[in-house]
Amino acid sequence: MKKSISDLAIFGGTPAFSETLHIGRPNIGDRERLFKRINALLDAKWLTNRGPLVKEFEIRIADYLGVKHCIAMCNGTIALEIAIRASGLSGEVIVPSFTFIATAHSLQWQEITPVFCDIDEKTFTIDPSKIEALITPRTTGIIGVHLWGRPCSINSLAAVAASHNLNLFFDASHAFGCSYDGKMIGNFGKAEVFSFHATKFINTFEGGAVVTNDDGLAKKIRLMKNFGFAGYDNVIYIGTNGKMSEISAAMGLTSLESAIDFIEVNRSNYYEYKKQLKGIKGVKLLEYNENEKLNFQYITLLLDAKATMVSRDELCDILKSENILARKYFYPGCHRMEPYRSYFPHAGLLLPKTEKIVDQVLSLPTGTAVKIEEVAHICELIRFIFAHGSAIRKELHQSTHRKPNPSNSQIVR
Ligand code: T4K
Repeated sequence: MKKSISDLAIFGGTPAFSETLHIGRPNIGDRERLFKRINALLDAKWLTNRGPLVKEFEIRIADYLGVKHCIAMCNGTIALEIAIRASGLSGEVIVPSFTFIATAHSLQWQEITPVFCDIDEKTFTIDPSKIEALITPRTTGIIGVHLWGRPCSINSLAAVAASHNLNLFFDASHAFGCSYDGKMIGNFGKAEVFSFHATKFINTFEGGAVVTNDDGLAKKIRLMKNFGFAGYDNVIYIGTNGKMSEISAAMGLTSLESAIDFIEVNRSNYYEYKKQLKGIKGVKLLEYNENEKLNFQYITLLLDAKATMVSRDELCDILKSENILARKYFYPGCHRMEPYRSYFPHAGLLLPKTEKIVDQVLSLPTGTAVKIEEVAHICELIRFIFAHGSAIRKELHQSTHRKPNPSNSQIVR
């Protein structure tokens, strides 16, 4: 435990953790089952293209969500791109800027303009009341993002979409296993897209899926993710290679079998953070609606620098030097990254809430790789930092102390 601020690693002290604590350390699940599946697929010599494990994975995901169709893909970004193309979106599509860049890129990649909408300060998701003002004759759709597994205001978005005849989709990359009004995410809009990237609580190494209750759309997406082939020697759409491999599906099935355990670990880490951070002025742990199903995949703080004295960026640097790799998900907002920054240099004027929140959020490590004692230790450190906020800030501003400690200056990846 640090006794004085000189014990902080950023000022030359020993880091709190000898090994880096990451966000997004993959959950592994039962290795024996995974190896058994991998051995079987190697023996069968069927590695990809309509393999049995991918088919089983798709059935299990669809069952879990109570949705008609699941089309597994090689990653969430391609899944978004294919869902967008198969639905015939074009022109402009309204999306939040406060999201991972893939949401915007999946549109721009196919020359569709992402029109950035501000967020609702309560949900941190796209604000339905700000959408109408952004609709033009070129608008064809809305993509909501269930950020950090907290669902968008789905009913209000559906109402706006219906009244303007727009297609509604959801980037549900963070929300596998979560529900809205008691119904599993995956059942809303025209289609929803999941990511099963290594950092997600259910992973397929790299992977994703489109889920939908629309038979025609599902059929088209399934063909488009396989180059548009509708049978041997017969291509009927422009398509791409979005296929999930068998080894990814093996990981996904194994991961899915441990979903309850992973959520339980995330849940107890979340409650530990909640307990340990309670009462720190200026620090708010983002809450989940506990009446719904949740995956507790992200632990996100909202920091008020006026109250804490230490800014979000300073806290992030201090934690990094202690070997806690917190992340500023999703700073600075898509509109402040290229190419959008150059295309829409004044977009920020329409995004006041996004611009405010991107400077205040910080995500902390959780998942099966993070022990509850480590959570307690992280919180103890955060409490210490904010208890000495003004002294730390003063010290940080003295340039001599701002030189990084060489032993801590490398990020371990
Ligand atoms: N839409 C949304 C809203 C998304 O958040 C994402 C992805 C997508 C769409 C697109 O889905 P995918 O095409 O990715 O399936 C990471 C993930 O790469 C990305 O999947 C995720 N969102 C995003 C929120 O986080 P980075 O650039 O932060 O990743 P990176 O390499 O810095 O890794 C994060 C941390 O995880 C590191 O501290 C190390 C740790 N890690 C990572 C990997 C891959 C490990 O410990 N082991 C690993 O194998 O984007």
